[in-house]
This record gives sequence, C-alpha cells and structure tokens, in this order.
Amino acid sequence: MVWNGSFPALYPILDAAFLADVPERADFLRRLVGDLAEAGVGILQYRNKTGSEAGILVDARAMREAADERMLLILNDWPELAVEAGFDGVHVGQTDANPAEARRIVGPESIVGISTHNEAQLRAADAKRVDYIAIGPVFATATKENPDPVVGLDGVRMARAMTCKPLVAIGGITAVNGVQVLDAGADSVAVISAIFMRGSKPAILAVEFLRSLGIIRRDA
Ligand code: TZP
Ligand code: MG
Repeated sequence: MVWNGSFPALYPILDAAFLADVPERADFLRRLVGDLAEAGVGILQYRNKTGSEAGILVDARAMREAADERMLLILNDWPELAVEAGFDGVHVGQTDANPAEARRIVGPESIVGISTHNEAQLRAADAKRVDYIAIGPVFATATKENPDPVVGLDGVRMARAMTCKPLVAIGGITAVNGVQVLDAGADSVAVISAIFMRGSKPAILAVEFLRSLGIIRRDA
C-alpha cells in the first residue's frame, strides 16, 4: 500500500469484548461503524482474541458493509479472514503470522501493520514489507493481557528516530495525553478504552478525541 495522504492520526481499535453476544450484534456493529465514519474516523481495527473464525467473519462483513469507502478496516491477527471480509489490511503481533506470510496472503495492495515493543523488534520491522509500525505500550494499560514493559514517550521518540514508516503509538493513550504522543513523533495514536468504554458513545468520544488532537476544530 502506498499512502496517498497522511496516516489517520486517530486509530481506534474495536475489541470484541466491547460487543454483546446478542442477535442484533450485526446491526449494532453496522450502526457503530457508520457513526464512527461520520465522526471522521479514517481507520479502524477489529480485534477479536476469543471468537471463532466464522464469528469473526460475520462481524467483519457487517463492519465492511457500514464502512463503505470512507474508512480503512484492519483485522487483527487473521490475514485470510481480512481478505475474505474485504478488509483493507491486517495487523500482526510478534507471535502471529510473520509479516512476510501476512503480506503473501493479503497481497501487495493491502495494508500490513505490525506491533513492536522494543528497539530490536523495531529494527526488524523496519526492514520488512510492512506499511506501518506500532510501538507500545506507551503508558500503562489495563486492556491488554500480559502487556510488554511500558516504553514511555522516550520509546516513541526512539521509534521515530528508527523508522520513516508511519508510526502508530499504542497503550494507555487518552484524549488528555494523545497530543504529547504525537509531539513525540507518532503519526497516529491507537486506542481501545479511550473510545470503547461500556455505556459510552464511541462516536462522541471519537469526535472529542479528534478535537483534542487538533484534527477537527474545537468549535466544529
Ligand atoms: N497493544 C499494546 S497496548 C494495547 C495493545 C493491544 C492495548 C491498548 O488499549 P488501551 O485501552 O488503549 O490502553
Ligand atoms: Mg496479534
């Protein structure tokens, strides 16, 4: 993938833990994704660590229908399902399908992103055919099980110095500290709990987050 334009500064990750196992799940997902697209979200990842392949595909297809061409959709962990659902790409971690295998499956035009947690992983990722590199956790996070050590804003600066690829920072990022993370050199902040909080309205939180980053005007 060649980016025409810049990488979206806000990269929400919808974790399936946010979704209820109810008959109207697909409708809920379509509405949610449509609302996020309306809010100005340009890239969204779907992360499902526990579902069956069939279940993930059903969710992903509902998301694809609602996102139309306004939003890039990235699937965590599953390159084959990303292709089947018509997603724009896949995100792999250090213990998932390696990026070369992911690239072979999704093809040259799709997006492959990879998680890194330290300097050695960053160096290795930078040499691979990946379209963006994620670094984290930047701050403490309660969302990921067994997170790697926090890299802090210094870790973001180190990552920025090591790669010219789009850099996505993740882990404990909020509408309060997000600007600092961009100032440290990240192109984008990936967030789970700051947008997908139980009982909250993700599209409203996304608009507030985009405002906090200066992406949309405070009075818009
Ligand atoms: N990888 C590193 S931290 C993290 C992942 C998937 C979780 C980020 O979640 P939150 O709620 O934005 O801290
Ligand atoms: Mg993974």
